[in-house]
Amino acid sequence: MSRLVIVSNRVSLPTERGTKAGGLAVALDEAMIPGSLWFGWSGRRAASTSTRAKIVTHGGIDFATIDLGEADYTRFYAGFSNGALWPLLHYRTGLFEFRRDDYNGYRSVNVAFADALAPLLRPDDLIWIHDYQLLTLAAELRSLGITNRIGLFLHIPFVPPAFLHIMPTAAALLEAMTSANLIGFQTEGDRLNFMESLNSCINVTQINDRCFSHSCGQTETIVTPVGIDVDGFTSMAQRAANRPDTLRLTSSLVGRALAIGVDRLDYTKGLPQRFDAFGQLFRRHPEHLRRVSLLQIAARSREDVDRYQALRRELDRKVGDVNGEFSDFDWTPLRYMTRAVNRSTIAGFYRIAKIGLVTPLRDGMNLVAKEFIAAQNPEDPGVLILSRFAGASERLEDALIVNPFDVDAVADAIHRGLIMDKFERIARHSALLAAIRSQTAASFCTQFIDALKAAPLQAIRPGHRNGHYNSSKKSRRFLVRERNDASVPSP
Ligand code: ADQ
Repeated sequence: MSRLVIVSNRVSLPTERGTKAGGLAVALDEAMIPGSLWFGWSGRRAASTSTRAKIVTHGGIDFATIDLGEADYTRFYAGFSNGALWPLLHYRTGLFEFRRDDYNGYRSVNVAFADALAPLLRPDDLIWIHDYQLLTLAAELRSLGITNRIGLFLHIPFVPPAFLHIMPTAAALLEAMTSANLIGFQTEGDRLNFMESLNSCINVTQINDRCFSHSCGQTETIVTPVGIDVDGFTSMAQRAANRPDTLRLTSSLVGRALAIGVDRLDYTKGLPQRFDAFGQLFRRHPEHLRRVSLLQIAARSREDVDRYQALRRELDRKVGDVNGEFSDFDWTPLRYMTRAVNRSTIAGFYRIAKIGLVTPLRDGMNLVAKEFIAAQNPEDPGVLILSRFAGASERLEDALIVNPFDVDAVADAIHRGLIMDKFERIARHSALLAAIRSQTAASFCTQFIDALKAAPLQAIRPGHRNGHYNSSKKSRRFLVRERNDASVPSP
């Protein structure tokens, strides 16, 4: 049986899992069976980027990590990944910042990943690369002569060509992505955007609506939405409901309803608009004054990126505004914490909440929506309010679907959820539960891996040795530089 090799920017060690906020580690839990290898960044910054991985084994799984040099980290992670790709692929062109130096840093970290990973690979390994930080890794592995099947899954949205063309190196990025045998997306809309962008930017031939050919063979595309372990999460929520933290939260509410939001503190998650909508609820429907509190748990994320610091300041102000206007001496409408909370504690909080607010301005999928549904008591469930711009909304149409930019409409949806009768809540919840059961974490992994096993192999890229790790970095770095120069127009 082939070994599965997962590659992601950050490796999540079992010892760090409990309180880590982030969908990727949750999504990949099911794929990590004994005998697998997970490769990526250790989370540590060093004087320079290491090209030899440190390996630790937990529960039969090998975790191989490298450290990133301070300068590489800044250009690769804070710069190109989170200053350019993240906003652009979330349709936030106003926040897009392109610096060629950052792009080169991104390419060289992808090279370093390939250099450190290649010696660990076996001939029949299945390599599964994750997300926007590693779009060029498949090409770097190919240039080392790695012929294994390589899959790439994008956890975040993909934009239409008109957006992608803003990226000066779009063609080079797309070209590099075609070194993967299989590219996966969260939704059909993202997959179609990718196909259109590809056709408009580089020279490929579409074989059918899912597959295209290029000079080295074929690349297939697939939609495999990320899900959760529904039964596991339900049991966790049932257990957590009787634990001290949940009981303390319940008693602090003194009979009032709880609305809950759980997100990484990120500008894609629509938190300022959510806070505005919650304030607007009391203006439009004053009968809810003193009757409901919103608990927003917003784990700090990417704190060294300027835009994230600005968002934090903006949210601090907004919380003050809403609470200043509506609080009473014995009631605070908005409870706000900026740290990660243990997953099982969150599961208990979801279970006692009457409203789950999941209102991103754009999101690849959004696992919080699925966790909220799984955590509910089916005999007296809460109501999910879900942004139409979350990938999750494609299959969760029985939630109250909102446009998160329309603050009044979100306020009205909260009102509707708070007064919804039990019969309607149960009907909606049972349809939502069936929907999340049809797309679990396990089915995400199985569908992608099965499709990767069946994907046609690609031809060896010219100039590289068949199936052997070619340690001649000098010539490869030259190739990389050449490719950059060809794709980045002169200023
Ligand atoms: P994320 O943007 O990280 O992931 P999401 O899908 O919402 O987003 O997952 C977040 C996970 O972290 C959830 O499991 C949630 O419970 C947890 N979490 C969030 N805030 C937390 C907090 N304060 N404390 C503790 N845990 C917290 C990316 C994409 C998403 C996509 C996932 C998976 O942006 O669109 O759904 O990958 O593919």
